[in-house]
This record gives sequence, structure tokens and C-alpha cells, in this order.
Amino acid sequence: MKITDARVIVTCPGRNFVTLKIVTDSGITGVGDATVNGREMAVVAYLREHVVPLLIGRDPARIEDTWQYLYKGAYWRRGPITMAAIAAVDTALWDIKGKVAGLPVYQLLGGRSRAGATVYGHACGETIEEILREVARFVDRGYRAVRVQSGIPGLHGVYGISNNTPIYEPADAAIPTEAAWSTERYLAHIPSVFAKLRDEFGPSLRLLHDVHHRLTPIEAARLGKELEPYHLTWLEDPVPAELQEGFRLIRQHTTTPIAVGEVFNTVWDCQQLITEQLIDYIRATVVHAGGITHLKRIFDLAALYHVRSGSHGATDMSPVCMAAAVHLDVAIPNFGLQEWAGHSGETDRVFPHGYRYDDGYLHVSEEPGLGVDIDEELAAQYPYKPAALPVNRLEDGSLHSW
Ligand code: EZ4
Ligand code: CO
Repeated sequence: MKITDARVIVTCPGRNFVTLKIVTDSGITGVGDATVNGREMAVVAYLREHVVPLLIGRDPARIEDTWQYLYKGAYWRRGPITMAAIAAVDTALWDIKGKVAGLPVYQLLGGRSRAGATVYGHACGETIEEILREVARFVDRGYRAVRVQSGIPGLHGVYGISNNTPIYEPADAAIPTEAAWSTERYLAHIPSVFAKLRDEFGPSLRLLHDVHHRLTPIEAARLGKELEPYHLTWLEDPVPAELQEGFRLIRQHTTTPIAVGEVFNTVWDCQQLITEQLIDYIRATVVHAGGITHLKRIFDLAALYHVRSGSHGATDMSPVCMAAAVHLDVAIPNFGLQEWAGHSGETDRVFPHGYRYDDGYLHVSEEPGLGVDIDEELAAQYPYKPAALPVNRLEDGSLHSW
């Protein structure tokens, strides 16, 4: 079998997605997600100019060799653009391998380890009343875990709070919108939100919170400590993770579990955090961490150190990425939780898929391959619309992490 074509498809059914479709001489095709939120066209150019010409004529069965060829062969290693491009190729090749074998991809990864992937949803609210209502809606729909983001008194446009859209979509303008931040106001407010949530929903609902890289290690340590009575499943991205030894300081002060990794793109980004047991959940994804092949490598390292998976699943992970994620989720021994923001009806129609939500779980598709495709004709009706993530400023105007 040979690869005869590889198409890079850009579509915006409510938000932008970049998808690679690999075509073979046998007629079997495979798909991979290559979306990097706010930087989509950089991956498009990387794929079209530098990757697609190398794929034509290659044997699609050689997944590992193709991964090594694109990674080592580029000379320039790592980085989100390179690794999303490699991820798209890798994911599409696993899809093809499954279809050739007549097996769903999770069977090729060792088979089923669990009934389904436990998911958590996003409950957001300006006020505590709104938050309690939102969380109750998730509980009513069977969710066992909910991430809670809250408005902060005195602050406008806080991370996680939508501007009147049913699905939280942070990349909302071609030129980044500006949000405001105050660590003091945030730290003074958040513990009271989780106190009320525990009061209302009791001890067994799993609660999560995303700090979105906004604190310093000692500030994160204080927050983790103050949240201890409310037993969070995890505190996400407490600090920016470039300085990984900063997590030692957080760890010395609090038993609140820590989750990190949605912006990581290789095992080297998480190596220290995992091997020093500084985190509890690793949130790398198929699309941003080099595909199924490399993410499996990260999860296998994590398993040795009591670290469980908690893959990023915001709206910018396309249904192609989500399909691949669920195959890994049901197969690996150290699955933790899967984030699941869901997609708009338009997005679901452009990407017909076999995975489905039921009673708190995502269930994997039993179709051969990934069980997801892109309707290219429909995709063409939604042209690319530039959309960037916001920036964040302190009250005095200094730029802060968003
Ligand atoms: O900011 O998906 O946990 N989820 C998140 C997301 C990310 C966006 C980045 O593209 O933090 O909202
Ligand atoms: Co996050």
C-alpha cells in the first residue's frame, strides 16, 4: 500500500479546525487533527509545504518510522506547530491501520481496559447562583465530574466565563480581546465558591478548577492549601510550566492534586514533573503532543510514577482528536479523566463520528479505525475566520499570562 495524496482541510463550522486527510492507493483514507488554536495557518503551511511532499509514495503501515522520519528528519525539534503536524500524520496512519485490520484503534493499543472514559464538563458562572445552577445541570445529565470557573468580584472577562455563547469559546476575535486580572481578588474569592459547592452537592461529586497559568508557585501553594477542605480532583495549570522545579514548592505545601500539560508537546515537557512526582494528572493531547504514538509514550512514562491521564478536551480539539483520545482513554491502564466540552451542531455535522456521550462517560466507536471522518463538501461551506485567544492585563496595565 502507498500514500497517494494528503489534503490539508481548513474549516470553520463555528470555530476553526485544521484536518489532514491521507489517501492511499487502496482507496482507504485516514484523518488527523492539526488544529493549534489561534495559530492555525502556521500548521497548514508546515504541512502543505514541508510534510505532504514527503508522504507521497510512503507505506502507510510504517507509523513509527514515519513519526521518527518527521521528528528527527526536520532537525528542528519539538514546538507546537511541528508536533501538531506530526500528530496529524500519526493519527491518520493509525486510522488507516485500523481500517486495514478491520479493528477499532483501541484494539490495536492493547484492547479495552474500561467500559468508557469518565468525562468532566465545564460549569461557568459570573455569580455563585449561576454556578450552582450550571453544576446542577451537569449532575442531572449524569456527569460525575465538573470543572468550575467563576467570575471574580471587581474583575471583568475572567477566564472560563463566556460572553453569552452556550459553549465556552475563548478564541473570540481576530485581534486578541483584553481581559483583566488581579491575583489578590481571585485568591480572596475562589475558596468560598468551592465551600458552597461542597455544601450543595456533597462529598462524591468530583470538582476541578483551572487556574490557567496565572499564579506564582507560592500563590498556588496558598490556593491549594485553602482548597484542601473541599477535596478537588485537581487544580489545573496553577503556574506557567516552563519552570518545572517551581512545582516542588507547590507540592511541599499542599495535598490538592495538580494537573498540567495542555500546552505540552513532547514527553520532554513533562519528564521532570512526572519523574519527580510533582503532578498527579498529565493533560497532554493527541493533537498537541505528537499523535497517538507519542501521547501513548507520555502516558506509559506517567504510569510508572502514579500519574494518570487527564487529556485536554476543550472545543479546539476537533472531533477527530476527541475520537483518537477516547481510543487511548479506554485502552491505557492509567486513565484518569477526559475533559469534554462538546462541539456545536455544525461541528458535529462536519465531522461525523461514532463516539458518544452517555451517563457521564464517552463511549468509544466500534468502527474499524478511529470512527470519525470529515465531510469535505460541508467543510468547504465554512471558510476560515481568523480568531485569536485573548490576552490578560493586571489592573495597572502589565501584561500577564492569560
Ligand atoms: O485555554 O483550549 O482546559 N482548558 C483550557 C482551554 C484552553 C484552550 C486553548 O486553546 O484551558 O480553555
Ligand atoms: Co486548561
